[in-house]
Amino acid sequence: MKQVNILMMGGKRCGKTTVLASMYRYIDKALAGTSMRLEVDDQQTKHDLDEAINSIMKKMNDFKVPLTRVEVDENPTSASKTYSFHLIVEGGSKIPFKIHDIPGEWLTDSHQKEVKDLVKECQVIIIAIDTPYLFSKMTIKGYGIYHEEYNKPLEIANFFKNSLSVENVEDRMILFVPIKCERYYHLTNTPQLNTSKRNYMQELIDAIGCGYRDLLMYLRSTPALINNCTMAITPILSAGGIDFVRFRTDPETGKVISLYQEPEFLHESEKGYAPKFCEQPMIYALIYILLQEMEPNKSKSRFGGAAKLFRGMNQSQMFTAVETLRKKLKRNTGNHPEDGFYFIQNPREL
Ligand SMILES: Nc1nc2c(ncn2[C@@H]2O[C@H](COP(=O)(O)OP(=O)(O)O)[C@@H](O)[C@H]2O)c(=O)[nH]1
Ligand SMILES: [Mg+2]
Repeated sequence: MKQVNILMMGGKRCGKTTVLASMYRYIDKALAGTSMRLEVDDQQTKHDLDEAINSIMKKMNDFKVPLTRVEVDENPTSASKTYSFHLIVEGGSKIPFKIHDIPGEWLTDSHQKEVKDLVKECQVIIIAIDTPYLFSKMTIKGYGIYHEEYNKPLEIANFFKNSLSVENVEDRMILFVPIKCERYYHLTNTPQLNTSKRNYMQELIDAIGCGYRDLLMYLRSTPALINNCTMAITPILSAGGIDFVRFRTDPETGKVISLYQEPEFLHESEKGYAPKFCEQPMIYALIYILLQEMEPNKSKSRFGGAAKLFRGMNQSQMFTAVETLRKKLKRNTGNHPEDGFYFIQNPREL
């Protein structure tokens, strides 16, 4: 059956479900004016998203105590999850909309073949990046000391290079989504804290360039990839009113712990659960998929014609939807990234 498939990969427990829950909470605003709505399709998805919101809300409360410690989850599940939604198009047609969440380990273990098959079905691949691990404890390599271990950039690059053919990845959108960006966003935008006037969100782009160097080089290595593979960076504040402060090694156990707290100088309205930009990856994905469907030359698009996927939506409605979404899309102006949003490669001219 024709459906939208999005693949999310990243370290275990890096906060993917929480981001999805925040995204879903604000999706109506993102889709207003597009003739489309997104609805949860099954009880399990609803349960998982509700639980993620409850968990993060509870954390927000705990973080009112300065420097609350968070330990790396020792027993994370390494199962994949599929979140099921329906994209409902005005006029009644329902398009299955699935988001597949796979742990980084799957790229190197016996599940490789499964992931490979999944990639073939997915229009959009999201690489979720735990930003404190990428950015904190910066090394001369241009990324943080824990990045390789927790975000698995080498495993991701090797999987793309060795397990997928060029046809598997061209004609795809690949989004680098740094999550938990609160600290860097707040530092950049709080004059009292940013005495050296650094733009941390812009520096994040360089850290991604260094931290995912192999993958980026590969995705720009052939004309087929450069001309067909869309790549962008879309940072997210998954929760809003909490800042990662620093890593510390527990002297007793030797384990790395993260310290979080409510940010200083934050406006009252931004305190507590106030995620930012979570809808952006979805806006990027939808514009991309709509444009792919509207392309006159369908021979290249393996995902079929407009009439098939967006049943009930005519060409002019699709055009309006694209234009409406475009107005909401955060993007760089020329080479100047806004809040760390940056198109690395944009052959379809989103
Ligand atoms: N401090 C902090 N914790 C978070 C954030 N996002 C998620 N978490 C917590 O991290 C844990 C794992 O999150 P989850 O979304 O389930 O991660 P997933 O395994 O990648 O889907 C949960 O306890 C969340 O409440 C965040 O932005 N900041
Ligand atoms: Mg999860």
